[in-house]
Amino acid sequence: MKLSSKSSPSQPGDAALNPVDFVLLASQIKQWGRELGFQAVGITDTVLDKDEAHLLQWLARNRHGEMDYMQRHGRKRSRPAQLVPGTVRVISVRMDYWPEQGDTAEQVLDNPLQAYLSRYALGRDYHKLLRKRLQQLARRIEQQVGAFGYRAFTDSAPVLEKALAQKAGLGWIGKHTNLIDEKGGSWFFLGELFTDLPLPVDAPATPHCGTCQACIDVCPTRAIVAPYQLDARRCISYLTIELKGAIPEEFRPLIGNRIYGCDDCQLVCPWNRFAQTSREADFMPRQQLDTATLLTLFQWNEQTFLDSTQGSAIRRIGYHSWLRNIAVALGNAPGDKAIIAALEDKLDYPSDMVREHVSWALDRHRTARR
Ligand code: B12
Ligand code: SF4
Ligand code: SF4
Repeated sequence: MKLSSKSSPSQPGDAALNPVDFVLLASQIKQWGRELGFQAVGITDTVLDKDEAHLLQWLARNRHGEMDYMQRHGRKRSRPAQLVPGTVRVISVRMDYWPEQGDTAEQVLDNPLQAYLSRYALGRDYHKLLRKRLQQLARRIEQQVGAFGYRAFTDSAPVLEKALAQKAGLGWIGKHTNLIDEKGGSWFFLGELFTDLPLPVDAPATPHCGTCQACIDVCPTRAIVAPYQLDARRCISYLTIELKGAIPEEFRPLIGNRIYGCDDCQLVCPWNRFAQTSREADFMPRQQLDTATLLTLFQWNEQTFLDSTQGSAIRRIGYHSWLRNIAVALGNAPGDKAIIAALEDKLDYPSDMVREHVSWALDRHRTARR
């Protein structure tokens, strides 16, 4: 991957004609970023030594589980100039996603008949939207300085996004390992432009978790094994989204009604009192996923699943993992007749994994009745 250097016709602001005022340009980039819908924009260099050491230790302990892509790229993940030669600065951006909701996250979590999906996944997939806006930001910069080298990323390449954002001043990595902004909480996505422009850098954000450890205490599966250290293999987000095979039995009862990702550690974080609701239409709930019951979603056939999740991140887990996750949640729900009948209906389903999770759920109800 190389920095793309787009040639455009010379214009009054062209770097070749006028020396660029990088201090002015940095403040213009922040202004344009805000106009494009980013809540924060910061700039950093490419040195991530400490984070690299933590990443290597995390990988050495196998905390990434089956996420092979986390170790596939050598040190490129922590060395932006190795990933994209020529990179000297990273422009880091944040976009809030907390959507308006019919039922609140807490209401859904408290009702074992309802399906809890991570709030980030209720609307359209964020990847396209963020990349498009980053491209627009790059074009605005290009109009000002002429052709320059850049690449846009959002969760799309080996990039240590949170570490870069922390260095760019967008917030600190909390004990739950998500990035938090003092005024905006943590319900946001990150994206970045790698660039060859020698822009002035921002001051890194400082940590403000203090003595709090609410996220560690609330985590249903004890996945935050120490402050700032997540064992992904225990995290419900990993178990319901990234893991392809069977969910280890020890975690199934702890998953409750969470069928796609988990937000508990962020819901409890005091800094999210300051979070704002997103104004992006793309992030608003689709298919009534904010109020849906487990039974309704379990009864979607494969075609309904594919149609209903078009353009959503959920589609990527595939129909079998979808059924697997809901079967676990139905095993954790009170066993009324309708639930037992729906589970029994899938006992012959042509997937070993689905059948095994359905049997587990039925066994739970049988044991509960004894
Ligand atoms: C792999 C991954 C996951 C994995 C692992 C998570 C993780 N903590 O690594 C799983 C599947 C579990 C996951 C879950 C989620 N993810 Co995710 N994920 C990623 C991904 C692709 C890579 C993250 C990474 O680099 N991990 C490597 C490890 C080593 O990093 P780390 O745990 O954060 O550790 C850092 C620090 O904690 C510190 N550290 C580590 N050990 C130690 C030890 C000590 C003593 C100290 C002081 C510090 C320290 O240094 C490390 C490096 O900076 C990024 C996208 C990207 N390319 O960056 C999205 C990303 C992090 N995910 C994101 C989201 C939204 C989520 C979920 C909220 C989704 C959900 N609701 O289900 C959950 C949150 C779970 C959680 N508590 O973290 C957002 C986070 C936005 C934000 N505000 O921070 C990102 C940035 C995607 C994006 N572009 O927006 N994710
Ligand atoms: S997302 Fe859920 S399971 Fe993962 S660390 Fe946070 S509270 Fe624990
Ligand atoms: S809940 Fe407390 S410890 Fe956890 S990230 Fe938020 S402030 Fe930090």
